[in-house]
Amino acid sequence: MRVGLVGVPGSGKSTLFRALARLQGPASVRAAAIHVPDERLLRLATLVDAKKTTPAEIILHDMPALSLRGSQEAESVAAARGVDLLAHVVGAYVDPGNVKGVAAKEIRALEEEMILLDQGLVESRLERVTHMIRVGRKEETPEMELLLRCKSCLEEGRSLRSTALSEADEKRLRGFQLLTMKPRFVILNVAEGDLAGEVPGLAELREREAALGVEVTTICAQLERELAELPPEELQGFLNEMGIGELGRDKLIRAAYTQLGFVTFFTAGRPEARAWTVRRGTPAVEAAGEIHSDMERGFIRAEVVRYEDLISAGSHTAARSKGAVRLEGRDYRIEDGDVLLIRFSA
Ligand SMILES: Nc1nc2c(ncn2[C@@H]2O[C@H](COP(=O)(O)OP(=O)(O)OP(=O)(O)O)[C@@H](O)[C@H]2O)c(=O)[nH]1
Ligand SMILES: [Mg+2]
Repeated sequence: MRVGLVGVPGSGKSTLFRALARLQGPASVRAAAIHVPDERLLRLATLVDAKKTTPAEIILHDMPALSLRGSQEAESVAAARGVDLLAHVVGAYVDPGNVKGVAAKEIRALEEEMILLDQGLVESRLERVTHMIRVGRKEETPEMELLLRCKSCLEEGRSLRSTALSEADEKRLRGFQLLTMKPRFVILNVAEGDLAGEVPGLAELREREAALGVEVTTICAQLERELAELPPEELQGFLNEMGIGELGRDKLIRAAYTQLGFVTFFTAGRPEARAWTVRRGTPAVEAAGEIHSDMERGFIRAEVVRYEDLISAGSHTAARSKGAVRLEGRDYRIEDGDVLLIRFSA
């Protein structure tokens, strides 16, 4: 899953990016993998005595500010279109008293910017499709109708997220990478002292954004950098002392999974225990394809056991004899915490 940090210059995107990616080197690195910590994976690895443990990953992109004009605009827009989820970083570390006013305005401004960019894209596509229909390609008519609906939604100043689209419509639009269709959430970059307490205006901001399906979470980019350098055994004590429940990294990961509707499944064998990420409801055959394209092509069935059942049984064999391992077909929908063994013919 690709998550892009967007926001105005100086909001703290690069500071946060470098902290989360644990980067020390040159500032030219703009994308990095973040491992998703998962206790369950570690327990599974121990259970099967795995040689190698591979966590799930989020690819985080530090993106150029979207509102930049001129030469960098095309690059920044293309970067934003390429991610699955937009994390809007809003700087509130200098003046926390301004959350209600400035932060809310900044969030709206980015939304409006994205609406305009989508409008441009929809209109040029619409021109092409209208031309194709004029020269006899009648089969393009449904796309034209869909684009017209998008156009009027955007013209009303609403994001495409706010219109009800059928699964088929969504599929049809997917290739266009429309910005206002992408899930997004807000990271309020607050001062260290505001992390534990309640920032004035935050509750109202949260409420307003929640109505649009946007989650607001607080992080202190600067502190996150310092915490990233602590030895892991000292970290929890430090967080407790400061009155912060968890790292910004963990907040971001949780928000990303929730916004995208992603779940984790596992494969656990002697050579490797590994965590995988798919959209909730993904059919088993597609999940198999995440592991290897041969498994998707030659899919026979999936042996599925719940993580908890496997742990309490103590081994795959014991789980099987307890009847906790189910045989599922290609259409079985993956749940969070499933441990899969794919049977396939090569
Ligand atoms: N005190 C404090 N300063 C911060 C914090 N986050 C960022 N800064 C400072 O703000 C300045 C800009 O931060 P960046 O992370 O470079 O901002 P950016 O969003 O990447 O900016 P652009 O790349 O120009 O779009 C830097 O000098 C940071 O040290 C924070 O949480 N607290
Ligand atoms: Mg930057």
